[in-house]
Parts: sequence; C-alpha cells; structure tokens
Amino acid sequence: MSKSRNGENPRSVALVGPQGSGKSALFDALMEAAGAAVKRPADPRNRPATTSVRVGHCTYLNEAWSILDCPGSIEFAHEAYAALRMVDIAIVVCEPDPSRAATTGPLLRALAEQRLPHIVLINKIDTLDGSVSNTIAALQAYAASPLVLRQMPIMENGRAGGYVDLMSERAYRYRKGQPSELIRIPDSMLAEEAAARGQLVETLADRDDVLLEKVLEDIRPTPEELYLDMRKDLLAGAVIEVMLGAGEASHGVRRLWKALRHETPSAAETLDRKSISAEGPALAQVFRTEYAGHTGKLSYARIWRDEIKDGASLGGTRLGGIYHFLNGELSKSPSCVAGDVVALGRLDGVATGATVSPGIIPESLPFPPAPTPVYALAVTTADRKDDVRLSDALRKLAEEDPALTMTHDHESGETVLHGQGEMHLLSAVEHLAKGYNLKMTTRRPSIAYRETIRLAVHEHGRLKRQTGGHGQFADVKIDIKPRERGAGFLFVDKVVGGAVPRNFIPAVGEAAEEAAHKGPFGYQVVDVEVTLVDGGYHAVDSSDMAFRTATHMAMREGLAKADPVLLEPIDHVTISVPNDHTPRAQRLLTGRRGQILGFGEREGWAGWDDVEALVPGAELHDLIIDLRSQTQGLGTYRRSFDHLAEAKAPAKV
Ligand SMILES: Nc1nc2c(ncn2[C@@H]2O[C@H](COP(=O)(O)OP(=O)(O)O)[C@@H](O)[C@H]2O)c(=O)[nH]1
Ligand SMILES: [Mg+2]
Repeated sequence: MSKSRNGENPRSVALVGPQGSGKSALFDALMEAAGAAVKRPADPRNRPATTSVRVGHCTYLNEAWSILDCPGSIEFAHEAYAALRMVDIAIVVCEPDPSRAATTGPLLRALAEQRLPHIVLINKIDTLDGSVSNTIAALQAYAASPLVLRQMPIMENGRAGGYVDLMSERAYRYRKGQPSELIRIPDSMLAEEAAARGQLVETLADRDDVLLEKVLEDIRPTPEELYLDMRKDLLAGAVIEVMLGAGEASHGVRRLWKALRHETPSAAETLDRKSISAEGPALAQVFRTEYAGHTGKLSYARIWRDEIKDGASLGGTRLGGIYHFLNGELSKSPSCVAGDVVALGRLDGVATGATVSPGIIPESLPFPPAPTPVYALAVTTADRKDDVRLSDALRKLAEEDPALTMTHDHESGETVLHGQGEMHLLSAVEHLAKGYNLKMTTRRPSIAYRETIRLAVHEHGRLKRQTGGHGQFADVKIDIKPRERGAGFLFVDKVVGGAVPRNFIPAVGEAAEEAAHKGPFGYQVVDVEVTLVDGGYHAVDSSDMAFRTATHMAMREGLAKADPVLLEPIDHVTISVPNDHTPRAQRLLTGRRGQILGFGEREGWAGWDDVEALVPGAELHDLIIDLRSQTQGLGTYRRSFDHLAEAKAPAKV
C-alpha cells in the first residue's frame, strides 16, 4: 500500500495519439480535475511538443493514479510504445477530422497486439464539423475491435455544446472549467439518441446472452448492466469505447475520469493480462532513464508486484530515493507498491527496459527493442577541448534514449548520431548544449566512397639514395590489375631467381596494401590484385624500409594510370507504407536514382506494402523527411549495404 499517496491500489493510464491531438492539454485537464496544481501555458497555441514521457501523480476520489503524457511525434514514438507496456489502460486522443484517422493506425494496431484496454477520446470536440460518425467510420478501418460510441454530441448553432451519455441516457451542457450541467435530452435528438443507444446495446449484446435476450424481448437494460458489460468487453479487448471531449477547455474531463475509475483494470488484472505471476518477490521494470540535474539518474519504473522500499538493493545498486511527481514536482516517498509508476533514484548500472527485484536478479520481462535508425547527423564540438566531455555526455544521452545511437567513423573521423529524424537528433544536440554546455555543429555524414581501377598496368618503382655513408636501395616491378567487384585486395608474389630476396617480400605486400588505402581520389582502393614480378636489391643498402618506399612509389604512379574510378555504396532499401501511398514511395525512390526491385504486401500488416529498391547511399540522407511528409508521417524504411557501384557522375565529395 502506498502510504505516501492517499489511495490504495494505484492504477495508471497513458495518453497516446498523433502529435497535436491534445494529449498534453488533456493531461493538464485531468490533473486539474483531480485537484493537482497545474501550470497551463499562457497561450495554449504555443504548447511545446512533448518529446519524452511526462508522468503526473494525482488522487481522484480517493484513488491513486499515475498519468503518462506520451509524445505523439513519430520521432519519439518509441517512448510512447515503452510507456504502453507499463500501464493499465490507454486513452487514444485523436481529432474529429476523419482525414487524420490513418495517423492513429499503427497505434491502434500496437494496442490490439498487446491487448491493452483502450478508450478513444475524440478530442477538440469544439472543432467538430457535423457528426462524429464519419470520424468513427474512418477510425474503424484501423481498429481490430468495434468502436462503441458512448456519447453523442449535442450540436447548438453548429457547435458541440454538450453531449448525451448513451449508457445513462443523461444529457449535459459543457461549462468551461466547471463540471458540465445536467440538462434534458433535447426533443430534437430523441430519435437519433434512441438509434445510437440501440446500436451500443446491440454491440454489447454480441458478447452477452442475457443482454441479447433482453434486446430480443424489447426489455430496456439498466445503465448498470451496460456499465458492467462495457468494462468486461473493454478488458477483453472486444470493444473500444469512444468518448468525446475538449482538453483545453476541460470539457468532458470529469466524464472521462468516471470511465477511467470504473473501467481501468486493477494492477492484479493487468498482471493477469501480461501473464506475470501474482506470486513472488517484488518486481519492477524500468521504462525510461533520465539524468535530472542534482537528483542524478532517475529510472522511471512500473512496480508489477508487491512493495519496494527506499534503500532496497535493485540490480546490484542501492536504491537512492523513490519519487512521485506531485503538483509538477518530485516528491520523495518511503515506498512504492504494485500498480505504481515512479521514478527510482540513482540506480547506476540499471538500463532502460531492465526488470529488477530487491536482492535478486529476476527473469526479464519483454520490452520493445530500440527502433531502427532512419536519420543520421555528424556532430563536431565547436571547441576541440570538449571532445572528452562529449563522449561522456553522449554515453548518458544514449542511456536516456535507446533510440539514439552513436558511431565513430574511423575513415572520416566523424562522430555520427543515428536516430528517428531531424527533430529527434536536433533535440539531442540541444540537450548537449543545455544540459552539458557542449556547443556542437552538425552536418550530413560523409559517404563511404571507394575507388577501383579499370585497366591493368605494369609499374616500376626504384629507390636509390646515397646519404652520407649508408645508402638506401630497392627496386620493384609490379603488375596492378582489377579484380571482380567484391573480391577485395590480393597480393601475389611471382619473383623468381631471388631478384628480390625472400625476407623483403612481406614488406612489399604490406606496403602495396597500405598504398591502396588512399587512391588517386583519396578513398580506399578495392578489388585490385598487385603482383610482384621482378625487382632488384643491393647487398648493403636494401632494407624493408627501402622496399616499402619503392612499392609506395610504384603504387601511386600505377593506380593513377590504371583508369581509376569512384565507387559509391548502393543500399538495399525497403520502404513500408499504407498501400494507397505505394506509387508515391516508388516515385520517391526513382527520384533518388533508385532501381525498383518490386513491391508486395508487408508481412503481417494488412493494407500496407513493402517497396524494395537499390539506391545510392548518398541519396538516402533525408529520405525519411520526404517519406514522412508524403505519407502523413506513416512511412518507414530500413536499409542495408548491398554493393559498390561505379559512380555514374563524379560524386560531390
Ligand atoms: N480547439 C482545441 N484545441 C485544443 C484542444 N486541446 C488541445 N488543443 C490545442 O492543440 C494543440 C496541441 O495540443 P497538445 O496538448 O500540445 O497536443 P499533443 O501533441 O497531443 O500533446 C495546442 O495548440 C492546443 O492548445 C481542444 O480541446 N480544442
Ligand atoms: Mg504533448
């Protein structure tokens, strides 16, 4: 039992949905209705985009709640998907505009897969133009279970001024910032209301024989019967309840709270859904890591079982603080219990996704893998002195954000950030500036060009130097010829009669390979064969060093004469899009010098296609930006190196 929070049996809800649908405004409204102190923005039009999960704790009618406001942007979607694994219920916040329904598709799919009960909130009901039935029909195309509308808007002068609750058959008029006022169902709506309620009852009767009998015998079910059925079906994933509201004006927020109280599964029911045993030692799972100024490392975690007390040993580290987020501030608690979502302090060595249990190493619970990177930027410190601090900061950033990875390109010397889009990476760079005082410059990462030759040549390299007493002498004759693409570098020794003594030959081989690291265009030369055919030496003045130098001379001259050509990396690219965007995806690829290999249904994704193509790596830098802008943000792609090909036009290097 959470002594620090008034309630028992805490439950949690995640607010998810497309960017800009009003989740953060709804979060504020829910917290405010629960009596928490909330700082609403001075100008609601300037609500900042949410880039990481924000947690708030509150007590509503003596019950403890954690609310998780999730980012809507596709570039931070992994945060939302991690949060969904932790909660008892989700509210899918969307807009009335039916043309935006597709953006909710992937989310509805993930919710059905996890069997996480969810309510769809048609938010911004103040912007409703006409009826909600078009919105519901549009959303239904992406939902695995029937959407059941439980509220009907009351339209007054073309605007939604209130609603009829179809289960209780009560009508309410919205009042800004206050509980809605109970009114009579307008006479003009009676017929429409009866039809909508009939539909709701029929859908619920599909899974309830007793209710079905009543429908057939024309007996009116009581609201209580309907409430029970709705809860049962929602928990079973058999229906998706649809409600109406307007977060910014707090309309419909108390009705939503009532539904949450009634319908959200208990921590025990969630354990059951996730097939986690209710018996056993305390268990928690970390879903987010944050380095929070003086508080140090915070690990946001869901408590699955029993109770965890401050100071417990978790993942080999002593727990240094249990925090709730009360009235927008961190508040220390002595313990946390099953159902709670809290921040755990100073768990060094415990990573995002880790499952922990006091004193033991428990079995790991599933956690979504980090998404495949789709965008990259090379970063450089404005001041070279900061490079050491940069690597420490990047390590922390990667710990906070599993979707962010870094690589160091030895060839170009670049540090490259990989992530989910421009906004994602620029927010990481901003974090480096604000949180670590590291000023960075960013640019497009360099492409790993290669080069090769198209002609076979014979070359002679001769070193003869007399400096003071001891001289240097070496003479090599080599054949350089192209090999098949992908065959690599090969050194062959065909010296006969000791023209070059055996002990110097390895030095010639090594120097030839070394010389191939930088060809006439400045890139690594690949797929060449170098054969040492003849040479000469001097009994005193020859050395490994002398043979190396002579070989380098021969290679430099020879490669330049052998018709060198630049090779560019070609990637195998697979774009996934809803199939009405398939032609667009194809045009995007051909517009980037891509060669389409074909397209077909995306496995396991009804209504989606995979389009495959071979595309030069140099054309892929901003592919994701165009892809998203042309597909309502839905398109994704993955790539892998396929082969090197001669660059048709001299590439910009
Ligand atoms: N008309 C209207 N606008 C809203 C409502 N709720 C939020 N908004 C606006 O929609 C924009 C995005 O809201 P926000 O809560 O940040 O969306 P989020 O990305 O889902 O968190 C802001 O300009 C809000 O003021 C609402 O109920 N009605
Ligand atoms: Mg938000």
